[in-house]
Amino acid sequence: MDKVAQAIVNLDFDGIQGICKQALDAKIPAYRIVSEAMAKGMDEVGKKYEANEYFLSELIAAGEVMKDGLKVLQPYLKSGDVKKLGKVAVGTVKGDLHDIGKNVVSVLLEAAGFEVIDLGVDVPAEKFVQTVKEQKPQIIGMSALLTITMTEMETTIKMLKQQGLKDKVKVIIGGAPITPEYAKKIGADAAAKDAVDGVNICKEWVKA
Ligand code: B1M
Repeated sequence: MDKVAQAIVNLDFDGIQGICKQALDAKIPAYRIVSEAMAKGMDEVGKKYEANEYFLSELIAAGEVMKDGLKVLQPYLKSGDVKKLGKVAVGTVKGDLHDIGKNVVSVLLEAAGFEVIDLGVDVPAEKFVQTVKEQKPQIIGMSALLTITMTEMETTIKMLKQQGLKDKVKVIIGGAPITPEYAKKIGADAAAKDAVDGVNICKEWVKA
């Protein structure tokens, strides 16, 4: 697990896939490799960026190393023929291009048995609302990493309310600046502290 985290920190494009295979061979569940080792590696990359040891190019490269590793893990995360628990539409809000956390959540939601509609990044409120109307997910998951874009979550919830759709869908929000207090303030149903917490909350909702 440490090797996986370090491969991300060291931007080890050549090594990441082999190391992920080693972790799978060691019978570590793919779910844990993503949610513990990869998340830890990205966390460290973030700290290096904050300490001016890494710059934007390294941030982007670390994200790409993680995506390469995910390619090896994804087949072991799929829930296969298991009956789908429900539909979740996931996206990073308008103005925000950070997608690593959103991708981790999406992968883990799929692994848990949800059908995931991935709306991508820079998703405007209108797109979330249109998706609720057309594809009828039980849950919307919004991700934001920038303090200036988190307000888009409130815009989306207001638009859902205006169009009479908020009772039809649960809203979960996540990302580094997000707190339960913020979720409450803007009328979201929950804030996830990390991807695993997010998946557990979604599972509880569809069980109820
Ligand atoms: Co940017 N960036 N970035 N960045 N970046 C931050 C967020 C920042 C905190 C770094 C810093 O300055 N200390 C800072 C924001 C400051 C602020 O707003 N207060 C910042 C900045 C300023 C910027 C730019 C403005 C830089 C610039 O251009 N000058 C720019 C903005 C671009 C834009 O979005 N418009 C920018 C760009 C980038 C890159 C493109 C280089 C790259 C993103 C690559 C990509 O995503 N494909 C990047 C990265 C990598 C980061 C940091 C270092 C790491 C983010 C990350 O991927 N973490 C980040 C610093 C940090 O967070 N320490 C930073 C790993 C990921 C697994 O964690 O996304 O938190 P996270 O997701 C977690 C949980 O939050 C949760 O689960 C995940 C797994 O546990 N979660 C959810 C997230 N979404 C969820 C949704 C859910 C449930 C749980 O339900 C649906």
